[in-house]
Amino acid sequence: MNLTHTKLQPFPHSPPLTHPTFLFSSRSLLPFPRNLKPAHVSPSFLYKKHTLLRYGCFGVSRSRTRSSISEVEEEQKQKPVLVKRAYPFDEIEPQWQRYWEQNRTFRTPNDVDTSKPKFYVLDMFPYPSGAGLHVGHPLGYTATDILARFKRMQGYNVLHPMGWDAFGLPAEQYAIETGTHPKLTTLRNINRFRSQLKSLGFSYDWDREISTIEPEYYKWTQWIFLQLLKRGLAYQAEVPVNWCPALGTVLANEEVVDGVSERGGHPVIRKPMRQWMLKITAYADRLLEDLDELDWPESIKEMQRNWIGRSEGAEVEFCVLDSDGMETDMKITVYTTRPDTIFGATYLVVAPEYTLLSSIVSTEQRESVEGYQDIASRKSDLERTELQKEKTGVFSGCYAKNPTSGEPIPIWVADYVLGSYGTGAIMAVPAHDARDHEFASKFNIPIKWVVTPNNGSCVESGKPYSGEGIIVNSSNLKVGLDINGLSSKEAAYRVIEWAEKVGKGKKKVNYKLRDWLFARQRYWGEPIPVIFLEDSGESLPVLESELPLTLPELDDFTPSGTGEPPLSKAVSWIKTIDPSSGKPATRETNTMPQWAGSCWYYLRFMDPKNSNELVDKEKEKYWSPVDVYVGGAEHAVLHLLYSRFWHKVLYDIGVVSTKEPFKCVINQGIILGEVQYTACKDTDGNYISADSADDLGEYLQEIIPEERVVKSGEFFVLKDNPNIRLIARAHKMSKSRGNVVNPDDVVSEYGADSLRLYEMFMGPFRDSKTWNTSGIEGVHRFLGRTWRLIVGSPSHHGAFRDGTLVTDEEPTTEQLRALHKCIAKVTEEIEGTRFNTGISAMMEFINAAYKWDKQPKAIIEAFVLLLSPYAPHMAEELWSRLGHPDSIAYEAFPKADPAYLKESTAVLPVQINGKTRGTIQVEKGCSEEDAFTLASQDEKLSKYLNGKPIKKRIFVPGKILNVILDRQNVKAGSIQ
Ligand code: ANZ
Repeated sequence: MNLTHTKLQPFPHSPPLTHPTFLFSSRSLLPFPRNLKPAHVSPSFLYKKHTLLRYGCFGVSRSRTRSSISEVEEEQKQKPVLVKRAYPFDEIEPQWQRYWEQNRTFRTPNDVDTSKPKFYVLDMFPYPSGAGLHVGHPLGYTATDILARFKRMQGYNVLHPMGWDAFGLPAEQYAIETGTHPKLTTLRNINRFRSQLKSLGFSYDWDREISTIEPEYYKWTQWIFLQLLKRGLAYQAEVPVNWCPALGTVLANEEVVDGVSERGGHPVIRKPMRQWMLKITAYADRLLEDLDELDWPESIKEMQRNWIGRSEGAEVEFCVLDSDGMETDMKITVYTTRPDTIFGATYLVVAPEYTLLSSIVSTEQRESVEGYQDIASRKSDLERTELQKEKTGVFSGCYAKNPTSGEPIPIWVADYVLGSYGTGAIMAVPAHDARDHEFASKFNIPIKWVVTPNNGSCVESGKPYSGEGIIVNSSNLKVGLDINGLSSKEAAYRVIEWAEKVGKGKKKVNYKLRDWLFARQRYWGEPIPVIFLEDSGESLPVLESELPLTLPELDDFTPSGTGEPPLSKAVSWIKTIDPSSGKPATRETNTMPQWAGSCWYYLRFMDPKNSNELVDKEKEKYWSPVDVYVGGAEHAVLHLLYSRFWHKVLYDIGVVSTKEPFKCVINQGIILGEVQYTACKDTDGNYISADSADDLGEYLQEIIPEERVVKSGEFFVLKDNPNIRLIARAHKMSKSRGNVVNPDDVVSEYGADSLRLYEMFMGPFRDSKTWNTSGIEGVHRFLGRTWRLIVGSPSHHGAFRDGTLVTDEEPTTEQLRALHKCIAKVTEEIEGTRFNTGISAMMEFINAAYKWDKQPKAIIEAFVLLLSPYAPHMAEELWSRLGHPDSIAYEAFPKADPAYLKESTAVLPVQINGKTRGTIQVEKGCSEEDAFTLASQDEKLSKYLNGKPIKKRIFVPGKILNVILDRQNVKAGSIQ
């Protein structure tokens, strides 16, 4: 994954950096920090308590975990397989999949009837990794499939496509290691993904399948690049990248760990290189403003706002002084969001990469400054700006003048200031900024208080006060500025006004958002359609008519060693002629980052085969925007931001008709692996309860198989020793942990419908959930019960019957009520994407139906329709057995009749002689006679009523039945 551009973001607010393609990459899910080196004592592991506390988890070495897990797995493998197929899913499912394929059931025709409403439901398309599908993929895909099927049945034209985000680093790395061409690996992986998806019965329109690696597709990715170039939104710049001299290559961020290359552990430095940049910053305001209109999770919108990071402040000039303290021509411009604190600026800091630094630095300090620059070049921006990191820095040997106080202040070089943000220089106000305070305290720089809290309380010495307040110590009549007594806001305004007047500064809006680094020194990506004239070096766009500019074939994908991308080896491809001047030229050898293809694929699905246009205008107008876009929260920032940016550019040039691409975005939760139980042991090997383990300095751990565990109240304990509490923890699924569940295995054991249903039933769609195999057995049993209810049980020989058991009787009111309650609930829950509770409603219905003698066709048919978006194979099979020759996919989804939704029964309190003795369940509107009969039959009430003479009955319909006994006769009766 190439994420080099993310380094340019100065203060990423913990954005998830995983790319769509790495959704489930084992690498991005590394379970433990690399430096965790537990001593281990077989068969348990020994840890230092502080290590456990520090990582908030009970770390285990990866190799150890693997072996322990495989021991458990081995044991489990030896257990007999208890599952018996509850219905013939293994026959039904492939048969219906074939039917859908042969009949192109889910094809969305090119010429849909546009008078009908549309519904475009899209999954974040996957990177076809070598590992195949993970159970996390079908979570989102089942949800979108349910929505697609539901909307089709409601009469919408549905667009539900699938494709492949197929350029990317793993295939290239595999090519370097094995010599296999990335295209071969990628196509193989795509075939596997496609057949896995088909085996899950997703209703994609496979006729619209696209792949970002196909020239017919990337022709348009390149075309968009040319439009950006034409509008000055693509440009070249010298930008620092991760350069590994030993490997002779530029590395992506995730290939660099703690300053060294992940492969081989070689030092990595930051080195400026010529790069293509996209000017996303030109769209910063629109990307921010338009967020408000979107029906997206608030958390994603907030992450996008933070990433864009708009702040208002000022740029102020500080004049550099010479060694005699006289003003020079040199100025350092700082960016500050707190101009109100300017009198408290007791030093300046410039970033180690600050361009003017070498002309400021004094001769005596030159060596230490250069040494410092060298060390800083090896750190990532994230490492540099981490708040907890001890501040480092060196004095430049030079001073500047604070323009307000007139005092000389030292200029320092420190890496907590980034060259890429603001102006790369700050005025440091240690009394009011935590980082400056820490730095000034460490290097004995004066700290001057200039803001007091509004309540007038004194500032606690020893700590910075970073809030706003009332300004003090801030007046210099010589320069004509007095802000004492003003509020921070007023003071900031006055300082800016003053600076503008005296020509020392101006108001400034800044963004954390950086321009997007768009070039990669890789083979497996879209070629950038640019040529360079050999004589002048001038860059020129490839003519649109020459697109696609196809990737040349290469046998050797290894980096060149000079920093030149692998494409520089395609000598004959590189050499070209500029068609307009006839001059010799060379092609750009950088390729596009993987984000490129995924930036606009949703548009191509609307018109995938169009060779004249990116998308036909009418089609775009009809299908835009995507109504529901589902994927992992890890794409909350970059992918969504980049696509929004491109979309806005396409909007500006009239290619698309909407300002935003995705109306509603939903993030599915993560599926964690099965819960793992761990027991703690003291160093003699005796079990100790997990709650007391922390009291021991060191202890051992042992993974306990589930059959030795039992739940006791809130906790899990050892079955044979309930005093020993265990640690129960679910981990992310990862290869290294050995807890990855393969959907193929689930499909072959329980069927695709069970997997679909289980993934939806695990919990609320947006929440994280833990995998639990017995949960699948539960939904599988439900499907089996449904099958048996409608089709009947298998014969003695285990053969499943043909046909169904349904009858032609008119449904009873009770049956209609149960059905319509289920219809209402399932509809409401699909619309609210609460798929799990929709399943509960169907389970309740089946439970109720088991109590009926007969299963009327009208009722069962409607239920099968309800079931079909969730378990489409079974539904198709039942539908066909119910006598329908066509697929269920376009049948009308049942509508709930409100008449059957009203509660039909009520609870009626029954009094005997004015005292409440119990209640009875009565039909609404029941008569006095019926209520009395029910009361006499009630177990509790009958003893008060049976055989007793009754004086009178008072009946208030729906409210109460009061029976007054004839006391005299009772007594007489009792004497007799
Ligand atoms: C003086 C000051 C006084 C500041 C104070 C803050 C508090 P945001 O809001 O994130 O935009 N800054 C400016 N450029 C920087 C850089 N390249 N690297 C690191 N820090 C930088 O932050 C703006 C504030 O971050 C600026 O306001 C500056 O410190 C610092 F009481 O200036 B301030």
